[in-house]
Amino acid sequence: MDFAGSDMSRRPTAGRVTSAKIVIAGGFGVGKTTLVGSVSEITPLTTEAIMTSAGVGVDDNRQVPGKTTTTVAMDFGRISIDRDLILYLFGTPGQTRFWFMWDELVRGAIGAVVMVDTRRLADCFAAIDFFEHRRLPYLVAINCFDGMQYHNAQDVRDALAISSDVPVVSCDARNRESTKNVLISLVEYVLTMRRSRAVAPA
Ligand SMILES: Nc1nc2c(ncn2[C@@H]2O[C@H](COP(=O)(O)OP(=O)(O)OP(=O)(O)O)[C@@H](O)[C@H]2O)c(=O)[nH]1
Ligand SMILES: [Mg+2]
Repeated sequence: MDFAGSDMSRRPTAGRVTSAKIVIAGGFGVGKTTLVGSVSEITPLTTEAIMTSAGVGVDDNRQVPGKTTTTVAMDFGRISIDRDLILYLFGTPGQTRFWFMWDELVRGAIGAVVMVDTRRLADCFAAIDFFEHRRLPYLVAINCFDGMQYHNAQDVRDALAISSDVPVVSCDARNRESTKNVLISLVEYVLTMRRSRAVAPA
């Protein structure tokens, strides 16, 4: 694995362990904190705040009725993909009023996961615009709430009008194997992008 050039990549010569930073982004309540929690091998650092009546009319949790808290700064977790690759995960806050932190959170990241709930697809537009604008590789992860995938990957790709090379995968944010596969897909995609950029004529 070669993530040279990334601020977060560390490659000690002795153990040849590479570490890289990944951002988990998306709209409000799509399962970002859940993903970091399910896949992290350390107890994740979370910054959840209870949603109070003050948020009525601001926090729209109709599609996630059991949700009582929201991320106000970030989630942090870590996963070893194999013996020589450690990923550090930074989950973003989903609510737009906390988005001023995104620029800090993405600094040095090699790529991002944009989580989507297909019942609220438009909620992820801003995240996609953000990564497109910064030319940071990302993939789209459909979180299959209640095991249901309401739209297939091609329909989601068409609705989001994203490039054909951006991977669209589905997952269950609560399931470790599922979320680990999302991260592996992202790493593979980042490597493919880097290789193709390396051989592209100037
Ligand atoms: N049924 C089901 N519930 C889920 C799934 N993923 C998340 N949830 C629930 O959906 C709610 C929202 O999950 P969070 O992980 O807090 O979402 P988030 O994207 O971090 O939310 P914000 O940080 O507030 O934007 C929680 O109540 C989760 O338990 C899923 O795959 N299936
Ligand atoms: Mg969260």
